[in-house]
Amino acid sequence: MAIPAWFTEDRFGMFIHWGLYALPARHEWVKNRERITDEDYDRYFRHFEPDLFDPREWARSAKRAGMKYMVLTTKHHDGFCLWDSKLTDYTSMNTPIGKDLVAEFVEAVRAEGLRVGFYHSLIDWHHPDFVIDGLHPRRDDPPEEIKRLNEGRDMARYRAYLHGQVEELLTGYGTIDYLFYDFSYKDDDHHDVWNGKGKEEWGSEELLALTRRLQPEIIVNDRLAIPGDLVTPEQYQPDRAMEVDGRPVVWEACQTLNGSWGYDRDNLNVKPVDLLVRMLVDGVSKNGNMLLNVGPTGRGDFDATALATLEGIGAWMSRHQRSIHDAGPSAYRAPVDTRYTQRGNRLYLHLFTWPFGHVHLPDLAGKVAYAQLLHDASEIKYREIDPSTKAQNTGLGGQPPGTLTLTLPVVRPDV
Ligand code: JFZ
Repeated sequence: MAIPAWFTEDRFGMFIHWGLYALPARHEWVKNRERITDEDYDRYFRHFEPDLFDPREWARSAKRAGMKYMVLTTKHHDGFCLWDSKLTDYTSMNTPIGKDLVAEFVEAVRAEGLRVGFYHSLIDWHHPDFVIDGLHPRRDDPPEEIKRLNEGRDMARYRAYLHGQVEELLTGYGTIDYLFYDFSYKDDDHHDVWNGKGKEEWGSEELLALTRRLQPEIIVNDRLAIPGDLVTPEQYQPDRAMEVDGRPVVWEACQTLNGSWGYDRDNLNVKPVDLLVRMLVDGVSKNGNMLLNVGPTGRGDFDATALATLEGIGAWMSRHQRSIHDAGPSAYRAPVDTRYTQRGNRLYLHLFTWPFGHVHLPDLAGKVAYAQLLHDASEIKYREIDPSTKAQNTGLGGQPPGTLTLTLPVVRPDV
């Protein structure tokens, strides 16, 4: 299916996981992981007052990092809503901050010229009709106990709530470019209460139709347990351009800075800037996007580590974004430890390790009009072995005919 071109041109977006879990500051699944009761979790609702919330600043940080779209959690699995929903009291309006945070986010992101996306959780650990299963915070209870807890719960009513909230989000906030639903988890090896939830529970066909009716240009992900517009590998890089049933598909890898999506104060396993850049390049070389996550703090700003990381990526992007934006894979075969991205007739060679003065590029002899380093436009000299040369006469360390050999500075330029 053809999707709006902006998505595969933009290549790089910011994911934002933000909600009550920013206060415990130890992963967005904290309610589940620590079996926190509604009553205990309520303390975060009562103390949610992000006084430093400034979505223009978020959007400027994203822009400086070279990101072109932003996706905010309107509601995560804990059920807390960041907008003025008329269908529940469990919203930011009723916390000390008392604001429609989605409204301010959308306006700020648009004002900075970025595309707007929503993440919306299908799972809801707070709604009284959401049938409790193995992923619920009470997942350790025996099945009989879960059955008892589920008495009176009615997924049909939850479905109406889910669809009603999506309708609010897709009618009250102007054009929404992207919707990331999350997630389905049917396990056919288990039954009854442990069997998870999928397209019947969510009413996925109707929900997708509603989504497209309200926002005809919107891009929808693949986690409704029915096909969407793209696939969303999570925290892993595919080894090649992704396919479904043998056909190429649009894909986007969502990635964390430190393994947690929500703000995780004591987690210092932060990916270095050069790794994140390589992940982005790797994705584009395989025709994919990267959605890189930031978990803002309970005060509503980005922590120092996130900011420094974004600045670092931005420093690289300021000189290399031409190889990312509007770029995609190349049909040429890249040598070991390198990636190609291509934009029109410009071929970009990304060197993940710096070679010993030379790099040999198969099949490029006769194809290149000019070569330069991207960061400073300085010329790169090269030699070519005519493809018609007899293999044993090629010289240049035994490279095969058709090889183009670049002569690089011996020491990697510091960029
Ligand atoms: C989900 C959420 O549970 C998580 O908190 C975060 O929001 C992330 C972006 O999405 O996590 C998932 C969802 C699906 C899979 C793995 C983690 N999956 O299909 O493998």
